[in-house]
This record gives sequence, structure tokens and C-alpha cells, in this order.
Amino acid sequence: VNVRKIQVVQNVLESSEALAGENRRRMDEANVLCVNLLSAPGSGKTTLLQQLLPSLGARRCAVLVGDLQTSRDAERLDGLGAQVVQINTGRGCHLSPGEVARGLAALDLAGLSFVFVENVGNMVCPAAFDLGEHLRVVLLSTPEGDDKVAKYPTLFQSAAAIVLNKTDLAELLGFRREQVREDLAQVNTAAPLFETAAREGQGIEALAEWLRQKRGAKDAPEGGMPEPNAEN
Ligand SMILES: Nc1nc2c(ncn2[C@@H]2O[C@H](COP(=O)(O)OP(=O)(O)OP(=O)(O)O)[C@@H](O)[C@H]2O)c(=O)[nH]1
Ligand SMILES: [Mg+2]
Repeated sequence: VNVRKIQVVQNVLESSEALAGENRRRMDEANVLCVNLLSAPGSGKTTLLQQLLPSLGARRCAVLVGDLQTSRDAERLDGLGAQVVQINTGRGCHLSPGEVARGLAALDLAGLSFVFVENVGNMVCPAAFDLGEHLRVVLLSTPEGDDKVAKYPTLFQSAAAIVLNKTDLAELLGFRREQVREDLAQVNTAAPLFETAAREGQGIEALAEWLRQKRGAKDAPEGGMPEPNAEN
């Protein structure tokens, strides 16, 4: 009986990996960069997307947004010109590659440059699941406290870029940026750290430019087409 149980768990993990690989292949074929956005609930993932999409050219972007319930985040992102699909996980504390596969099936990938996946707000579970993304952007916001990088290292380890959001509140909260930098020196020295006040649209352009470069790098092996900007 024990052996059977172990076998079942293994199969689930294997199919999860296979689905993630299939998601990545589909997006590679479409020459789309897939960015998985991870953070605690309320760090500002949706707010950041509301600012980023116009900057990147919303019609070149799609968002798969995961929440346990409601379509509130999709409603907030609707009307910018991007394709938006809300995924409700019910009780699930993270998006699964299967859910992302179903989300991708609802998108028209032709002509897209970016697919953003806004994961369920959670600093622990989503970090363990490859969804088929090309890279992860992890947010930390000042009200969460400056100690979180050291406390949740697995999340920050997996980040290709880290966004410190709600910097407008840093002084009020006594948030020590130095603590974040010191902790990142132990956990992740490769990822650039961007500072944003997303609600006010501050610091967005540097992150958008970094994303454009990452997307452009997908073209680079062939010598590269220039990445179109928001105007065209
Ligand atoms: N002061 C301040 N508030 C912000 C900033 N960015 C987001 N907020 C606010 O923080 C709250 C949560 O922002 P959301 O964008 O919904 O956060 P989220 O990470 O998408 O949340 P979940 O999807 O529930 O995990 C909202 O009230 C935003 O207006 C910021 O830079 N400064
Ligand atoms: Mg959100």
C-alpha cells in the first residue's frame, strides 16, 4: 500500500514537470517571455502590472492572474488592451502548471511579447512550483518588514529580479533598505533590485527596460529583431 502511495505522488510530480516544460515550449515557439510574479498577498503585484502593461505595450502582453476566489484582479487589469485570464484556485495556495496550461489555451499568443503570471499571494508555496515561466520577479513591499528576505530565502533565491515596492511608505515605517541588501547578499547576488512606488508609477520604467532586454535576449541567438516599443 505504501509503495502504491509513493508511486502516485511521483506520477503527479512528473506530470507537473512535464506540463511546465510543455508550457515553456509553447511560449518559446510563440517567442513570448513568460514572467512569474510572486509575493505575499498585497505586495502590489496587480498594481505593478497596471503600470507595467502600458509601458511595455499592453497589446503585446497577456496576464494569467491567480487568486483563490473572485475576478477582482482581472477586472482591475481589464481595459488596458492586454489579454487577461483570471484563474481561481479554490483552496489552492499557488498556481499549478496545469492551471497555467489551461490559461494559455485561452490566449492568442500570436503577436505577444510577454505573458505575466500573477501567482497567488503567498511567500512559501508558489516558490516550489515551476509553471513553465522563463523567469521570476519577486516583490517585497515595505509594510511587510525589512526582515523577509532572510526569513523566506527560497522565494528570493529563485528570483531573476526583485522589486521593493511601496517605497513611498519606507520612511514612515522605518523600513531599512540596508537590511534587505545585506540579506540579499547572502541569498541572491545575481538578481537586480528595483525600487518602485507602483501606485504612483514610480520606478516602473527601469523594470520595464530590464524586461524588454530579457525579452530581446530571446531573439539574440539569431542576431535579433529589435524589440518593438510601446508606440508600435
Ligand atoms: N502606498 C502604496 N500602496 C501601494 C503601492 N502599490 C500597491 N499599493 C496598494 O497595496 C494594496 C495591494 O495592492 P495589490 O496590487 O492588490 O497587491 P497584490 O500583490 O496584487 O495582492 P494579491 O493579488 O491579493 O496578492 C492596494 O491597496 C494598492 O493600492 C505602493 O507603491 N504604495
Ligand atoms: Mg493581485
